Amino acid sequence: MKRVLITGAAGDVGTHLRRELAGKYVLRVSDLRGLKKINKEEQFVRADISKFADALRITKGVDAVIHLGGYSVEGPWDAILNANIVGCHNIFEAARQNGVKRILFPSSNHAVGFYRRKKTIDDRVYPKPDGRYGVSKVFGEALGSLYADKYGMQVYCIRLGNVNPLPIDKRRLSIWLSPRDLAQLVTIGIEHPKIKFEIVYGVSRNKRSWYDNSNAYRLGYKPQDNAEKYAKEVLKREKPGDPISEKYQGGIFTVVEEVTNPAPLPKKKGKR
Ligand code: 15L
Repeated sequence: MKRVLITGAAGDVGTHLRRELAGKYVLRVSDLRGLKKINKEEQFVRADISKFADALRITKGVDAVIHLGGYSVEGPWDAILNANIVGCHNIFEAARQNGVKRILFPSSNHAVGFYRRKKTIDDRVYPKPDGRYGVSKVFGEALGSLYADKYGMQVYCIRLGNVNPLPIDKRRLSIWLSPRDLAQLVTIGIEHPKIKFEIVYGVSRNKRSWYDNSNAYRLGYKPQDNAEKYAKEVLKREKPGDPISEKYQGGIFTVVEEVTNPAPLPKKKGKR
């Protein structure tokens, strides 16, 4: 059984993934925070990925890394710099030094959030990040490309939409990713024999999708879910949105400076 490291394992996406991948891989799960529950077949290692020594320690002896760790929404530059720029570089470099060949980098729809909703985009469009967070995801994709070309690593970037058991609003009807479709996309990223550098969109087969996800389909992705099933219910609850953010795929990220972090970092003593 392959040994797989999941960083940022305490977050929402990490929690879904741990449940979905249990029994298929030997999971090492890591986070800056503790985990509410550690399954008996998981190995938990606490780590601060902005420290290179921690990144080196957790990437030792695994076959693949799913690098979820980092700041997961728009926020202050110092937090994004530490977690998503320094932390991401540490993970790629530590994996390289430890001889880990395969990295799955969960990027985000916010790497391309300034594309208009009326435009369908594929994996080859140039980035149009909608904030500092989006820029950090473009950085991760670029780093992945460099490590693939220069060091022969196998890098699979998933531009995640919104991972949730159900789509939560109108925008998410276009970018929803069910946990089981997430697991399928990730499994392709771990198992596909011919990955060099790929970008796929992390979305289910949504009728209102803004993405041409043919690259994922080429690699064998067959999503089972479609947000349209829940559209009536979702649209009934929908309130009129901000007119600017309604134009763009990234939604509210295109107009605000901070989005509430669903998983705040533990408070450190002194100034962060
Ligand atoms: C993301 O990239 C975030 O990590 C997630 O929390 C959601 O905000 C998602 O995008 C989204 O666009 O819904």
